[in-house]
Amino acid sequence: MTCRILVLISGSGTNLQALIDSLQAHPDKGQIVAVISNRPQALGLERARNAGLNALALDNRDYPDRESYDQALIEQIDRFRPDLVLLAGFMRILTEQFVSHYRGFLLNIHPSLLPKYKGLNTHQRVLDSGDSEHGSTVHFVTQELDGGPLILQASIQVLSDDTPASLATRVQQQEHNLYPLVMHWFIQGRLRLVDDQACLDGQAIPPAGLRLEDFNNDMREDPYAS
Ligand code: NHR
Ligand code: GAR
Repeated sequence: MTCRILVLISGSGTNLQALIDSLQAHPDKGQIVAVISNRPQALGLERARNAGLNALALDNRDYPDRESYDQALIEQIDRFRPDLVLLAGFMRILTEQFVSHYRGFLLNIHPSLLPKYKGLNTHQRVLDSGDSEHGSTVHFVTQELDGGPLILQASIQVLSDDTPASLATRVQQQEHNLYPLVMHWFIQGRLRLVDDQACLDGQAIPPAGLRLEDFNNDMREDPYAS
């Protein structure tokens, strides 16, 4: 059975592109049934259309409050009956109603080594703190902003001449390996949220999450080779 995946974006959609590319060899395992952006001008919508995918804009500025926007978003999403909803650079905080509706099949990629730097402007904050390490995290989305159970992290070294832009570029390069791997785990039924605990192959994932460095071969090889 093919996993029906819906991706929410706001911007350039390079993570979306990595997901599209990694599904290309496995159309029978997973398909992106739609891409929805809260920003009509998002470049990611163009990427989706170029790949022949359903691409919709649902502009939050057309709704008076978060509740009514999220209700409209739920209605749009559910028309596509997704098995998995991925936030990929989606820049709107979601209501409790939305998050509980998709509990267990809603994932986010966040540009920091959570639990450090929840929220926005993570690259600047890393530089301000003088950290030597930075990275990105995929986690299950729960009510607590960027606070849901961690799944997988990838790290980069911070260099003395880094800027927020240069950090963003290197973090994104890591993300393009990170998010497809986690998506394939979910497609294969290996990744689940059990009570409040993320589990891979029936084993609890430690609270600090797993590290991409420990799984690097999994993406080079065919994830579906038996
Ligand atoms: N919603 C819930 N309930 N829980 C999470 O963990 C969420 C979420 C919605 C989005 C992504 C998150 C990130 O990875 C995410 C996680 C946007 C903001 C934000 O403050 C914060 C975190 C994230 C995404 N957004 C502003 C707002 O008022 C708008 C900013 C803008 O439009 O540029 O919604 O970083
Ligand atoms: C990614 O780096 C993602 O981690 C971050 O935005 C970028 C989106 O890039 N997400 C957030 O900051 C969520 N608040 P993309 O549109 O090219 O995939």
